[in-house]
This record gives sequence, C-alpha cells and structure tokens, in this order.
Amino acid sequence: MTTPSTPEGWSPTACILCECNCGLEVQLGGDDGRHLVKLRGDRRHPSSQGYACEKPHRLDHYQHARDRVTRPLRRRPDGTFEEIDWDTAIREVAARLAAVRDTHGGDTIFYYGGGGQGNHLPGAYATATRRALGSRHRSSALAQEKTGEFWVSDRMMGSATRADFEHCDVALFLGKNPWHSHSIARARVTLKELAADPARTLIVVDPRRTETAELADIHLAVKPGTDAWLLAALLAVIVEEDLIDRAFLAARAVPAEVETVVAALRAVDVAAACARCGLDEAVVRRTARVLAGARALATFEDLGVQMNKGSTLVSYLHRLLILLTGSFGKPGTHFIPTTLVDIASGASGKASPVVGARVVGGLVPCNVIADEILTDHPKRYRAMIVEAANPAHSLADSPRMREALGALDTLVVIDVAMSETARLAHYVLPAATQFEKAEATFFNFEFPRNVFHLRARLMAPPPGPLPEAEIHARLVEALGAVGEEVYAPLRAAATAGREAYVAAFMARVMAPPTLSHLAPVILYRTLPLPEAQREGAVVLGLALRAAMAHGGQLARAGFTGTPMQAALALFDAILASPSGVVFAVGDWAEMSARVPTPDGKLHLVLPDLLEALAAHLRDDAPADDPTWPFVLSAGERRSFTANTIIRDPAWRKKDAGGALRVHPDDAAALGVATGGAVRLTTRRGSIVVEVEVSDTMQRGHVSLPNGLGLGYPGEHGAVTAGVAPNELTSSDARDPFVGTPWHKHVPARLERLA
Ligand SMILES: Nc1nc2c(c(=O)[nH]1)N[C@H]1C(S)=C(S)[C@@H](COP(=O)(O)OP(=O)(O)OC[C@H]3O[C@@H](n4cnc5c(=O)[nH]c(N)nc54)[C@H](O)[C@@H]3O)O[C@H]1N2
Ligand SMILES: Nc1nc2c(c(=O)[nH]1)N[C@H]1C(S)=C(S)[C@@H](COP(=O)(O)OP(=O)(O)OC[C@H]3O[C@@H](n4cnc5c(=O)[nH]c(N)nc54)[C@H](O)[C@@H]3O)O[C@H]1N2
Ligand code: SF4
Ligand SMILES: [Mo]
Repeated sequence: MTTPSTPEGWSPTACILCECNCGLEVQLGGDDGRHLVKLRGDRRHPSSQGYACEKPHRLDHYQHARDRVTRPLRRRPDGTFEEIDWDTAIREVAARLAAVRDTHGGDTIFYYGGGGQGNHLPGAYATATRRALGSRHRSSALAQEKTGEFWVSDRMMGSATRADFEHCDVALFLGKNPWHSHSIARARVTLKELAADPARTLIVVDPRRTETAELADIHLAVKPGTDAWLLAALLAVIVEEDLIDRAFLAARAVPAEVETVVAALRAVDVAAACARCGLDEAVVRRTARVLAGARALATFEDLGVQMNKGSTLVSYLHRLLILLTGSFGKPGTHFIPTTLVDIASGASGKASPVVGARVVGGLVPCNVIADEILTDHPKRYRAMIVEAANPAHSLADSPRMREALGALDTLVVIDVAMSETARLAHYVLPAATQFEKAEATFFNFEFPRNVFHLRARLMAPPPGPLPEAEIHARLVEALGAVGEEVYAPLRAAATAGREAYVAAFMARVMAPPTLSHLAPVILYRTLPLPEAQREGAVVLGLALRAAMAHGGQLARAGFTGTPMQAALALFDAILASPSGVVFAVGDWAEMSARVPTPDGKLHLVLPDLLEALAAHLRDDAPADDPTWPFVLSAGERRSFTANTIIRDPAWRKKDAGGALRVHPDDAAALGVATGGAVRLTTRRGSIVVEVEVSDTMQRGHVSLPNGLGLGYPGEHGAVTAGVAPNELTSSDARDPFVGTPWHKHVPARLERLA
C-alpha cells in the first residue's frame, strides 16, 4: 500500500466522523486487502494522542458501502440512471454549466457543501471550478448552525473564538452534549477530569439530562427554547451583584459600551426570567456567582441553542457573558485560533439575490435555498453543484428541498454514495473515499499548539471514482480556463526544486494578470508530490498564506525565515508527518494584540441585538400552543450517529431504530412503552416512529436522532432505519438575523396508534 506503516502493518489516517478528526491507525485486510479490519487511536497524533471514541471502529461500513457510486451517472428522462464514461461526463457537465452561465449569468450557479466532517480538500479545489464558471453564491452546513455565532463574534471580537477546556476551572456547555458530539479534543477525558476535580465546576445547560449533564456539578435543565431568559437572568445577577470584571473591561472594552450594556441588563427582572426558563432563582443566582468567580471560564454553545428560538440573541448574550467575566485571552478561557484556512468568518456580505437574506461568511442561509430556486425571479439559482453534502436530507423541509432540487436546470452531485441528493441529480460524479485519496483536517482550533493533519491515502481508488481534485481539474480544463500553456513552464521550474517552483508559481499565477482563482488546480497539476499525497498540493498555497499572515506563530512552531522559507519548511513538515504536525504555537500574552476589530477593542454594544433583547424581555406571549403540546428536538447526536456519512444502518451498535425519546409520564399517558410506536405530527409532516421511554427527558420534550431515515440496499432488499428528521421541519422556522433553523424546537403532537 502507499502510506508509511509500522512493521505490524498499522497505517496512520484519521477518523472522518466528527470535526475532531482524531488520528487513527488502521490495518487493512479482508479478501481484497482493502477492508479497514482493525482501527485504533494514533498515539502520535499531536492533539488526539491516541484517543478515539466508539464510532470509528466500524468505519469499514463507510469504505465498503453497498450504495457506493462507482461510475459517473447520467439521469435518463424516466428518472433512472445510466453509466457513462468520465470523458462524456466531464464534457457534458462542463457544457451544461457553461450554457447556464452564458444564458443566465454565472451567479445563477449555486455551490453547496465542499466538505463534511473529515474531508475539506474538495471545497478548496471547487473554488477553481466556481471561479471558472463565475459562480458567486454558495453555502454549506455551517449556514444552518454557526453563522449567528460567527456574525456576533466577528462584530464583538473581530473573529470567532474557541475556549481552553483543559485549563479552565469552570466549564459551561450551553445546548451542547460533548460526551457524544465532541468538538473538543479528547472530550471524554477532559469531561471526566473536570468532573473528578473538586476545585473545578462543570455546568451544563440542557433540558435533557444528557451524558454530559450526568457528570455536571450544576445541571440547569431549562425549559426547551428558553435559554435567552436564562442568559439574561445570569447576566443580570452578575451586574446586580457587581461581579463584572472591571479591570479587564477597562483595558479591553469601550467604557461607554460597558455602561450601555450594564443599563440594559439592569432592566431584567431576574425572578420573572427564571420563572420563564423554569429554574429556581436561587440556583441561577448561585450559578451566576460561580461563572463570575471563575479563575478561568471556558464556554461552548452549540446546536441546542443555535438551532433554537432566539439563537442569535443567545449567541450575543453568551458573548456578553464571556466579556463581562473577562473570559478571554488567558489560559483556560477563550482565544482566537490560528487556522490554516479561515472557515469561521463572520463577515456579513451581499444579501442573497432572491430573498435578500443576510449572507454571513459568504454563506447563504440554508433555510432560504429552496426559496432562492422556487421562484420566477431572473436571478434564481438555475444550476447547483453539491459536493460532500446531502442537502435533500440535511436541510429543513426535505419535501420542499426535493422540489427545489428537482426544479433546477442542472444538478451535479459529487459524492461517494447514492445519497438522497444524488438520486435527484442530472449527473452523479463518483468520488474516491476519504481513505482512497489524501485528505486534511481544517477544523484546527487548538491553542496554543495548533495541529494540521494531512493524511496520505491508504489505498488507490478502484477503477471509476476519482478524487475531487482530479474532478475539478478536469472540469476547469474542459471549461477552457487553464491548460498546458500554464502547466508546462511550472512543471519545468519544478525540476529545479521547490523554491524555483514557488518563485515561478508566484510570478505566473499570483502576479497580474492573476490566475490565483485557479491556483488549487494549477498546484494539483504541476507540483510534484508522492502519489499518496497528491491531493495535498493545495496545502502549499495555504502554507504560503499562513506564513504571510501568522509568521510569528509559525516561527514558534519552528518554521522560520522569509515567508517563502517558512511556508516551504511547514509544507515539508506536513508531508513528512503522517500523524499530523504542530504548525502554529500561539501565545496567550499576544492574544490582546491580536483582537482583529478595527480599533483593537472588544465591543459589547450591538444595537440590533440589544433591541432584540429588549423586545424579548417585553414579549409576554404564551410560550405554549395547545395544538402542539410537545416540543420536538429534531436531530440529536447519539452514540452511533454521524450525520449521513455512514449510510449502512448495520454500522450502529446501539439504538438501531433511532427511537424517539419520550418522558415516562408522557409515554404512560400515551400508553406506549419502549419499542412501541407512536404517530409524531408537526406542521410539516406526520410519521410513525419507535419510542424509547427515557427519564432523561423533560415532560413535553421529545427528541429524534440526527442522520437517520436513509434508504440503504440491505442484504435482502432496501432497509431504512429510523426516520429522517427534516421530513418534519419547516424552513420558515428560522432566526430573524441569519436564517438558522429552529430544529431543536419543532412544535409537535404525539398520538397513540390505532
Ligand atoms: N455522535 C455524533 N457526534 C457528532 C455529530 C453526529 O452526527 N454524531 N455531528 C457533529 C456535528 S455536525 C455537530 S454540529 C455537533 C453538534 O453537537 P451538539 O450541539 O452537542 O449536538 P445535539 O445533540 O444536536 O444538540 C445538543 C443538545 O442540545 C440540547 N437541547 C435541545 N433543546 C435545547 C434547548 O432549548 N436549550 C438547550 N440549552 N439545549 C437544548 C439537546 O438536548 C442536546 O443534548 O456534533 C458533532 N458530533
Ligand atoms: N433536523 C436537523 N437537521 C440537521 C441537523 C440537526 O441537528 N437537525 N444537523 C445539521 C448539521 S449540524 C450538519 S453539519 C448537517 C450535515 O449535513 P451535510 O452537510 O449535508 O452532510 P452529511 O449528511 O454528513 O453528508 C455528507 C455527504 O458526503 C458524502 N461523502 C462522504 N465522504 C465523501 C468524500 O470523500 N467525498 C465526497 N464528495 N462525498 C463524500 C456522504 O456520502 C454524504 O452524502 O446536517 C444538518 N441537519
Ligand atoms: S471523537 Fe470524533 S473524530 Fe474522534 S474518534 Fe470519535 S467520532 Fe471520530
Ligand atoms: Mo454540524
């Protein structure tokens, strides 16, 4: 095989099932030597250090999926697919997309996806295809979860932040269950350490008694959807009892802004707010004191609040909590990560062309995509490229999403499997799996030592599928955007060594008349690399950019000299480190100098969100509509869920049916027991679902897992395990600022089956 391995045949790679991308070691075997037969955590991986949860051990269900796409497919008029060869596929896809561009404008070609939890290089290469087509609008899953947080954080702190849970003394998880969903390195080790240490406090805000809440010192079981009330109450107590970190704010914030926010928070009626979120005022007050009294407070908000009513307001109040307690810029608190790729931009750009929705970080809100297509507006999206994503399943209101995808002139899907989205495509282009090409981790948010992992492929793809880098290179070439006239001189320069190559690349590609928009493909075609790492070519471009932007941090990690020297040293280290490398070393003391707001200050006042807070406090509409006595959280992370990355339900060792969790009293009232079934109805749809009676739930709150309800060809015909949550969600239930969905708060009804 093609990657360095130990004498016992262990080869380094990474888990692809959540953003942590823990380093793994794999033994290949089976009849064809291509099965992932044994997997274990890789101790040499600098951030996961041998850690792995239960999910990756059966990754062979991904590598050997029965619904793998192995040849390019073209849809026939009757809806069935025929296999075509790559030359035909590339020629026809390029011609169809070029026709859309020439008739309606490149901005009517929409791009969705670009990377899942473990594969991020497709999005980088797709930039070249998009630019060659003049496509401007795009989106990804981030625009249905994180854009609210990014947007407020960008305005307040100049960047998204992450927190240092390893060194905090107080940890707060807000609508986040890291025991299962992770998102921080070695999550369970860190959580257990927090729980075991009497000097440290673990606080969890979650309506459900989650696995993380079980470990917590303080579990605030809010009523679903009332986090804004809780945060307002916590902040109000901190202000009322004068627990704010005045010294920190004097040095870092604008005094008038502090006073404005303090005045706004004095208006909160703490007792009333606690009543709204169903919590005992004394407990909330005590929690506020613990948060404000922390030596170092680390916090994390996630989908429980980000996919819920008032999500952007909660993100704002959460940021106020971070700033008023001075929880930024010292060990154990928040920091601004150094990344090789800026995927967490909160900059607000041009509105979406049809709906006029706010675009954050260049991403159109997922919940308006169908509206951007199903209209006769001249600038509606006419064509779409979907890559490494499954929007027909993962976005709100699947029936309407299917209708929208079906209304496109051209839908091209680049995927490894015949996903729900691929089934609607005009062309399906089969991709190599993440073990058949080089791939990389972009969600590198550690601090101070930040890790980048380029993993070599474990095996060549079988005949048929191609790495996305190759697919995009062929598309860009078929569009006539670049070719040998550019490649040949760069290949010639490369024979004189990498420095000569970079000099030629800078002169021909990055200097005017620039070809920088095609740089990923040009690098892929011309930079000599070992076969097993070929798709890593674009990383050289990222290293060059990082050396210019973060020279000091690269230098501390040992990559010194001119930006070009540092970038080449870093790139060599990445290629030579099959288990990942520390590419940047940050410095807490520098964190103050690095706040990238225009005036270098932290900003507490966002007038639109202070207004939203005031409106929220005035709102006395009854929270409950008797037509819908239940709140459904649609899409919970559980032990064996990983979005739709593994489609084979046999992968899942627990909770095979993906049951609806229901409180014992609610189950008793319905006359249903674990394993029984009920009818679950929302404004959008109605389905029959298996029940798991669980005293971790509150009365009136039910939850469905994420990523289930996939059609899969089983050994004896098609199988579907569980239900697809977005058959039940509505796209208009969304945040007024950034359009993020309220998937965790779907009004619902349960009925006993006849
Ligand atoms: N096992 C597994 N891990 C994953 C993934 C996966 O599919 N499976 N997916 C990854 C991805 S893409 C993401 S974005 C992350 C998401 O990670 P999380 O956000 O942790 O995942 P969820 O389970 O969707 O939601 C978290 C919690 O929100 C709670 N919640 C529901 N309603 C409310 C509410 O009103 N208020 C509060 N405070 N909490 C509420 C739920 O009870 C749940 O425990 O997980 C990542 N990790
Ligand atoms: N109701 C509800 N909906 C949700 C959520 C929820 O909590 N509730 N959670 C949301 C969240 S946070 C997220 S992140 C999204 C995730 O949803 P999406 O971003 O749509 O991602 P996945 O479902 O993981 O789909 C990944 C696709 O990539 C394919 N794939 C795997 N490997 C490769 C590869 O190497 N190359 C290519 N080209 N394709 C590959 C898989 O076959 C699959 O079709 O779901 C969201 N949807
Ligand atoms: S924490 Fe995430 S990346 Fe690590 S082994 Fe588990 S699923 Fe894989
Ligand atoms: Mo996500």
